[in-house]
Amino acid sequence: MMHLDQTQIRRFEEDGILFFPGLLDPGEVAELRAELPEILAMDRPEILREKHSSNVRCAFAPHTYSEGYRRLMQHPDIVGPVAQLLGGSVYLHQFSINPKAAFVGEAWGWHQDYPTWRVENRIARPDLVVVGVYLDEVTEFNGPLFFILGSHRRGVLDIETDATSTSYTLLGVSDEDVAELCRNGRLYSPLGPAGSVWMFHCNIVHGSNANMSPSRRALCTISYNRTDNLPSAHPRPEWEAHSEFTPVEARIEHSLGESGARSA
Ligand SMILES: O=C(O)CCC(=O)C(=O)O
Repeated sequence: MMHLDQTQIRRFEEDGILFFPGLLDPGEVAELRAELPEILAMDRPEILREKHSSNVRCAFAPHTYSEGYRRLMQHPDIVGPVAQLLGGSVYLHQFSINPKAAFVGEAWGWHQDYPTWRVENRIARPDLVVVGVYLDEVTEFNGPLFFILGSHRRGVLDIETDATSTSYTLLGVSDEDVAELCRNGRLYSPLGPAGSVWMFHCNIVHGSNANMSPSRRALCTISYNRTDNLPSAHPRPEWEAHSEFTPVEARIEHSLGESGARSA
């Protein structure tokens, strides 16, 4: 199981994000990629479409209908560091594959993740970490995420609901706040091969452009919450905000492949 050192933990506190290029075993990533076409062809309520095409925007809760993705959310090199960053045991709050199709994958406006969970699910504290797992290579061209380093330290910002620009309503951050945050914090876009992983604080401000390139940019976002920070409201479907609060146990049979870089 990967163990974060004090320098990495301090960097997470400072920047709000850690990035591990090529962390996952290529064989495991190949299996996850191989499952994607079947998942993206499914017609089920968990699978949401883009606003301007029928391409998939989010395939929520893939761990409930795919064995490979169920195993991924128990990956020791994910669950171990997340529990360390949050300082306690964690359960799975939300899990989505965002495939951002070539040419037509749509943007995600600037936002923080936690405000939605605070407003909708009444989760009291921002004790959640969001993990990204790249299923494709992410380049500057295929719609990578942008993060404003250190923006999580401002706490919850004023929110602006954007229910129109894309199919999935976001509680967005205003242009004024983004401009001000960028004067004090650097913009950062983690690029890397399939199998790269980031872990970010749920209050870091982030967004991503549309994918106008010919290359798909599929990634997973897996959100873990502390087991002593449970939601007290459940207005959303189970697949969008889970209510199975059993601590996630790291699976033990995994061994890290040769490419397991540990930089952050
Ligand atoms: O997939 C993307 O490009 C953005 C995803 C995102 O911002 C989120 O899940 O909060």
